[in-house]
Amino acid sequence: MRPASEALLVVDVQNDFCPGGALAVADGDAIVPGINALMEEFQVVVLTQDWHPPAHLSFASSHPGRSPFDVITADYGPQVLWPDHCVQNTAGAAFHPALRTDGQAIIRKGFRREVDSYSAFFENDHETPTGLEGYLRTRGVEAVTLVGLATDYCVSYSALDAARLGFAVTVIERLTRAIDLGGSLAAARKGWQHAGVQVA
Ligand code: VGL
Ligand code: ZN
Repeated sequence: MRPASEALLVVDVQNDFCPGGALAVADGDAIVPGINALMEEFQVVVLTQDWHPPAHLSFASSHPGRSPFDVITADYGPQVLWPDHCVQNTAGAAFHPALRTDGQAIIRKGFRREVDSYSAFFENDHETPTGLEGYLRTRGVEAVTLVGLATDYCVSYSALDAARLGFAVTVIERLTRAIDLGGSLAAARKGWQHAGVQVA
């Protein structure tokens, strides 16, 4: 068993990011058994859920004339447009049915219509907190291990924010899967190296 100062963060293992889902990541469901097994090792387990209202700003369908994977300029900077996904209380937003969900906290993100949130710590404006930092600190967590979907978006943004906040950070890459849009996976790996994120 890992010490109570180490947390496992299970990022967005939801139906819409798995094969058959609205924003399916290739092989996204293949990581579920490995994540379930890893949860047994940690005393602190937090899951995240992408949790968008209908007509969210990150949906291409909210921008007439735009297509999924176009990039727009939001108030806070560039924003990729996605197919509608992880709409609150839909089957697509539910955790993969085989995922163990008996962690102690579930952080939902991306619930404000006008701001997307890749990171589990801050929304895409890089300043609005989700509350996860406080949760981890008040439980005495100093190190965070990340797994889940997608490697190059929500896992990577979460890892970089965790490192910036002073946590020791490890990404277990074999328990992640990537969207890999326009070199985003290579960019993510480069960012981790810079930030001192360990890759296991
Ligand atoms: C994600 C794109 C849009 C993710 C969430 O979980 O990586 N990617 N929303
Ligand atoms: Zn999303």
